[in-house]
Amino acid sequence: MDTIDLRSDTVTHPTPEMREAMAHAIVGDDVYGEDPTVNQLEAEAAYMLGKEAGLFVTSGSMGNLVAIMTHCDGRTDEIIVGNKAHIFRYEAGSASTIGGVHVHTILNQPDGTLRLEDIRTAIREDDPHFPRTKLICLENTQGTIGGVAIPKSYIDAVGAIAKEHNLKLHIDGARIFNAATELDTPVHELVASADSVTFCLSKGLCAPVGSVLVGSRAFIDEARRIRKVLGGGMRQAGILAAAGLISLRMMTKRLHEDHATARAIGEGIQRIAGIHVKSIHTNFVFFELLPDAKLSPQKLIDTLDAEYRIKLALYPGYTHTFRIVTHYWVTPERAQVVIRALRTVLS
Ligand code: TLP
Repeated sequence: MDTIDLRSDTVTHPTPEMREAMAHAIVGDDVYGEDPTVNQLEAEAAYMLGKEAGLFVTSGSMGNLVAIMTHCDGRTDEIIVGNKAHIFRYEAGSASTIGGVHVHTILNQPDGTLRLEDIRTAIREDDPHFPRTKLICLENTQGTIGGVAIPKSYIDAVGAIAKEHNLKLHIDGARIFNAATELDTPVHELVASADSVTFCLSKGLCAPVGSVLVGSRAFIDEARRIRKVLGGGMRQAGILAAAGLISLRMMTKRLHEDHATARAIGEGIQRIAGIHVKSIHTNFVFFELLPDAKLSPQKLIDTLDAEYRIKLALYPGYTHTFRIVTHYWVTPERAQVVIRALRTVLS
């Protein structure tokens, strides 16, 4: 990557090893279950997350929707989800428009969690006036709160509530390996209480496309049908899964480097005039461009792009809040370029 693209870790290009593996991938028709590379990816992903089976899906959004539709029966069912969750804010309302479920939001706390008491209160009684609560969804890392990693003890506490009420627990773990790295908790332990987890290969793990949904064998068998309903059967998808295997085997092991780079950038820019660093967690830095900053948000974006080939973006839905996301292609040297560039253009 020639530019320094800080807008997201979704922008990552595949590594040279991935391109090589993709070129030589053994493929088959995955809708027949005959793509050995996809089968390998699904099995390795399930094993790593401590679940029985996996399903390769096109995206994190599709993985979440497939999970919701598999856990719920559609009309009259309800999911409980945070008001800052990607499922609620950034998936175009698919849970309700396509999945037919009612979305019951409760407040995400500053640490990214949902109050256990709020979850308990949100669970409906059995009454024909109410939808039926079926599923609780957590997000880890919690993106909109700043990429914060949610610890195992909390997930286990939510899992216990789910069990007590005969509900399921799904984790949108788009960046679950970042969470596991930050918390220094093996990923299978981190998600042990969850019935299903989606994670993305195409973010900090650098694969060009794809996510994996994991859960019990019976759950994944049904999820496969729902994926078909959504048009997500991908045929010779082993070409993509080959990159995903490198994500699992190699890229999950280096995420601490991205977290260190994020910290270096966050700490390096926090005293620059016009910048207020709001948070630094995992591979995310959130900062506010203050009203007295030398440049407007748009001018800052344009100047960095034109003069330094640095791509920066406002966080979707915010007018002055920027999110910097570090990843494989933002090396420590490039991080220093970013700090110097911001200092130069804002002073
Ligand atoms: N998030 C994207 C944008 O949509 C905001 C990003 O740049 O961070 N869950 C979480 C927590 C996510 O952050 C994302 C992507 C998804 C799900 C959806 O993944 P994709 O983009 O593969 O559908």
